[in-house]
Amino acid sequence: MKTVFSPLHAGHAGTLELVAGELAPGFEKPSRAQFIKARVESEKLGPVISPQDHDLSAAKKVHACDYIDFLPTVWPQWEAAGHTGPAALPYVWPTRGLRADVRPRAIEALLGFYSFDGGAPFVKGTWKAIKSSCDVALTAAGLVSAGERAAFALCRPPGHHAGSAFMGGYCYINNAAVAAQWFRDNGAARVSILDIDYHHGNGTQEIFYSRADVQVLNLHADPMSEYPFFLGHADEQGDGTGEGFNHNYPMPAGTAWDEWSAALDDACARVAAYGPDVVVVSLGVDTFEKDPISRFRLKSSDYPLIGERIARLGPPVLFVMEGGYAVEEIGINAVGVLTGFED
Ligand code: SP5
Ligand code: ZN
Repeated sequence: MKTVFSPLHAGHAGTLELVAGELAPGFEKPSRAQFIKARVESEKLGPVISPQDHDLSAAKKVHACDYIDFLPTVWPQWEAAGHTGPAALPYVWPTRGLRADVRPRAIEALLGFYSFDGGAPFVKGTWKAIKSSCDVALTAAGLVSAGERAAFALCRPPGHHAGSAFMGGYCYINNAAVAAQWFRDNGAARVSILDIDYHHGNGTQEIFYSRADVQVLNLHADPMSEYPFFLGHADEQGDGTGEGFNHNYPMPAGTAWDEWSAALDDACARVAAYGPDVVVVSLGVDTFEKDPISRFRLKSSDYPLIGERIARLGPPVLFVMEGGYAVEEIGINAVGVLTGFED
């Protein structure tokens, strides 16, 4: 299968995040993508190609226009405001009791207005990386639409925590959601998104929650005790015409292959019953036993089995890279899913 990759991800570097009360180097770092690309090459998965440049209209079909137009202005506004910190980060959010309808002028306030946590820092190269990541997803979607059985969008930064008008959790543009919408606008009647990242894909759920034309299935750590906490619970099943088209599989800390794969089987049965024209897999490998921020126990030998099960579904598949922070093994695990799919 072909991989789409852009070197522009590397400009999104030197980020910081709050970890246990201290600002620490970001877990979501450039070496993640480099290790995956190296493994794609050493396993001879197939050609690695560059993305085509797309305008922002596809992104604006799932995100608010004002949100997308804000993203390229963040770093210039941060610098113009005279802030000298190494990364632009919010520190105030319009939560209950405040005016969420007010859009202040100050950049530090706008960052909070357009985010749900402090996990989406900006540095000088962040916008170009965000844009390239979205281009990677759209280019790989184009390959699948043109008849490829599968394609791998080696996206960085990831996307599944980004909602219609907010960033967070290392995510800015929801690459999988943009691709799913692009499939809908290019001949697919129904699309399934299967999100296997350790964390609940709250952005993807929010974007499609009231829709029946995009089914969303999420396997993740129980948000009662794991990020993103405030979405991803089992009773969230969709709204209005979307009712029954969102399904969450929250699982406890310590979950290993037996329990995890039972949830995958159930999700796959729901995909088969839905009968999509294409499946978008939000491919996070932070379910790995040695992941530094996660508490599932999947082993490297489990990942090819995931790919095998997804291949048995039948429809063409777009794999979109999401999380995974054990950088030494991230390539082995992510590419393991893809080789398992192909074998
Ligand atoms: C795409 C994706 O996987 N985003 C994940 C965002 C997670 N943000 C919260 C991280 C909390 C880190 N806690 C550190 C515990 C270290 N033992
Ligand atoms: Zn994750």
